[in-house]
Amino acid sequence: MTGQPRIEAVRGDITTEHVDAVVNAANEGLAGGGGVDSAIHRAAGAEELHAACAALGRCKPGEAKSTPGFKLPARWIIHTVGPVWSGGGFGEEMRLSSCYRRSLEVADELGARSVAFPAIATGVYGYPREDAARIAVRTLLATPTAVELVRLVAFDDETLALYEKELAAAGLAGS
Ligand code: AR6
Repeated sequence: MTGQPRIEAVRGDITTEHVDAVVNAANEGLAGGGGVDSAIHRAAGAEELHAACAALGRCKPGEAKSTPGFKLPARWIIHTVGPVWSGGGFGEEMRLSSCYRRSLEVADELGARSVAFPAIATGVYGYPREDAARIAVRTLLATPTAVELVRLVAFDDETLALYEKELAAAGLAGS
């Protein structure tokens, strides 16, 4: 059965989340990098995760692919690639929205019922945080899925406040 997940926002480190799947903000080469990608590689076990990512090949912006979670509490990692912000006129919004939609679709293929997302593209890739929070909440609400719980994990207070604002605007209670 598909429906709408419960969406909550928390402040935290996604590598410690006890959910079925965590989403990684990766790059096209799935080669590891900085930010949340680096934290996930370290916590999952960099060697095993690098090998699993290498076997997946490349991943286009807006797409998503999965690996096991290895040493993470989460059973799976869903790697998605956000758009590099170039001013907003280059399909960035469509690609960021696709990251959330495709990650839920991959979660459904895996049978994951709880999924934690970082604020994809809002670090190194430079996506404006307020717009990104709006796109995250709206896309998650508009995507039919069997996922029951989505946790938006903010690494900073500003991002958490933006999520809470968007959830309130959607008539949802925040965390
Ligand atoms: N838990 C949750 N969120 C985190 C964590 C964490 N442990 N660490 C950072 N964040 P970024 P991007 C937040 O730069 O913009 C990498 O090098 C961070 O504060 O990780 O999609 C990849 O390999 C920010 O809000 O991802 C790519 O090359 C958010 O996660 C590139 O960066 C995303 O920031 C992708 O850039």
